[in-house]
Amino acid sequence: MSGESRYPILSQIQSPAQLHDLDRQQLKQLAGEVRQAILDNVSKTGGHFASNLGTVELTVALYATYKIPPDKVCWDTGHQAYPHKLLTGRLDKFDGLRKYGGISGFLRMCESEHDHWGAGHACTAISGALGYAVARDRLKTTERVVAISGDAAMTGGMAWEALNNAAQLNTDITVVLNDNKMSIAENVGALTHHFAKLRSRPWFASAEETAKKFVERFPKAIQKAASGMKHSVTHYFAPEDTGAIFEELGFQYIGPIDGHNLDVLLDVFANVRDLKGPVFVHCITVKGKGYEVAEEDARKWHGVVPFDPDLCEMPKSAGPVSYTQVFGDTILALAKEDPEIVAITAAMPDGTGLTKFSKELPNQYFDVGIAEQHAVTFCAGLAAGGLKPACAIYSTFLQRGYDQVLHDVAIQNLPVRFFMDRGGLVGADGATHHGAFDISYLMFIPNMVIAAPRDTTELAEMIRFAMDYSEAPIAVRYPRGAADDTLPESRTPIRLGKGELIKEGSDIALIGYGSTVAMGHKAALELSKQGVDAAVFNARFAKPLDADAIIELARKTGRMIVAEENAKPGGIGEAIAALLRENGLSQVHIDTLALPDRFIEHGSQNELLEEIGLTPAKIVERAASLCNQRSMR
Ligand SMILES: Cc1ncc(C[n+]2csc(CCOP(=O)(O)OP(=O)(O)O)c2C)c(N)n1
Repeated sequence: MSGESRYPILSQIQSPAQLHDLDRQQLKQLAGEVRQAILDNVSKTGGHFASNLGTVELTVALYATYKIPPDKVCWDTGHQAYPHKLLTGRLDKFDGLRKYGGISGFLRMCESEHDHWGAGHACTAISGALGYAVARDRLKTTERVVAISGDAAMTGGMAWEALNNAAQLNTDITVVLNDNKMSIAENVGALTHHFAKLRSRPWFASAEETAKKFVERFPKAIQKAASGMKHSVTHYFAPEDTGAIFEELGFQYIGPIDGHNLDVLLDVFANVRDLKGPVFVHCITVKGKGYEVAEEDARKWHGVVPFDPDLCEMPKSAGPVSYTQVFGDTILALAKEDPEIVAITAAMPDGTGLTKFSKELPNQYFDVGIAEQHAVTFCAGLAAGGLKPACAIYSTFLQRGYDQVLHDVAIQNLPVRFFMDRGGLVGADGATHHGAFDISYLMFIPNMVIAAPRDTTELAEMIRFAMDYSEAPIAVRYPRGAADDTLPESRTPIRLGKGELIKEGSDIALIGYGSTVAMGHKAALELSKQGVDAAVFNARFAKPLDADAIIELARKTGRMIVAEENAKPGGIGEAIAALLRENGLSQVHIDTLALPDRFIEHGSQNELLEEIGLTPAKIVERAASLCNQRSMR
């Protein structure tokens, strides 16, 4: 069926402004088409699923009442903004969602003029929207500004820093809370109890009720914005104390509202748009709405691989064991033996492999919410207090806890063990999620030990090493997915600052770190067919480097290629070049293959590695070229 016949209204929509021409019946039909388009497309491409089914009516109602453009909407994180994409002219691009060269799975200011805020990391929308609002005030324009945040995004400190500031600035801004009770897993923390309390209050149920409740709650605001009331107001009740924490912070709290009742949403947003000052609208939504199995198990359906929508089942992946699984199994086994081991996640139990741990050892497990900064400093405190914290975190999300790593962990030299998943290119999630910088951002920090395993077996050994190591903080980084299991099985034990020579060679040394060790080994096999005798070295530690072994290889071969799945500036290649310089070996040819100094988009991991030239074939090409130059040993 063509887009036009399957989505008769949606296929005509290029801009949210067109929603103003639709009546309520048509808007309801449009919402149905948006939901259908999400199911049709995401079941083919994979991507974020359940959260998007929950924001359909919210988005339709908001865009039918706000004037976009010029009004601005900042979506938090952006993984739940597929309805926004569909209502801003991207229906025909959805088959390329998260694919190489296709549209992003998040919002990007460079992708559409309607993407007012780009993200991928959570908790930023309110700050961004507040900036927009203040810029509007200064530049004397009149657009409205809205931030939409999930309930889990409210567990992050940044959201509260922004609310605190918004109330002080007292500018016109609307924060919409999309409360579906879920993070990726169940939401956590005291705030979820507060939301539950608010949810238990009577809801805005009808147009008349909406008008009435506006007066109940906002006698002063209503006076100021009387012209904004879109429905006649027949009752006046004394304001109730809603007890909402947001009111204490200076926001006008409206809610709870059924986030799937289009009539109520339209009425509420039509009124809210004209309210003055900071307004907080609490919408209750259902993650997975409209697709039964996703409603029942929203955690499983948060992110999906392609599936058959009629079967209502996600295919099980029967691939090789992933780094994440090995981390989860190993840390669980160690923690069962040692009650001082505690595992910490910032809202990512599934992604980091800690789900089983959380069930089997709940007393040694902490999910702190989307609060990476707190997670890191909490770990510092746990370590100072005598426990052995294992902080399981994605490389990209540790960026948010950077000062905490430096100031709370490293300066105090506390033995926090960081297990950094998704180091290197992650694929479809793209620029906001690649673990492209961790070697660099940790390299500069005194006391840090930085390690990466060549495969999953080595990861298990490194975890044991790290949990036993109590002299300083240590970070072990590993990539998304499974290991390239082509390396020879012989192994040497892990020792601090010591690498592993995997293959002897006299013409050139190929130095790998983590995922690039196997690339170097493949390249060496190919080079030997071309008559080039390449040594392969597994660096294991970016800090401290195995200086003796690297200097010896440099002296022996006079040529080196360092490959790393990390940005070149500040990476291991630079560290090795400096080591050689400091040891009078500046004449050694050294070439580094690393991530280029630009943000890398989305696509499969292999497509992206191919694009940037971080492959065995590229190592062969560069090595052959270096070997054609005069030896400089
Ligand atoms: C800083 C940061 N940490 C972790 C994540 C991973 N993450 C993506 S979505 C999500 C849950 C978001 O829940 P919520 O804000 O309630 O939105 P919902 O999916 O429920 O709509 C998490 C933890 C992230 N994107 N950013």
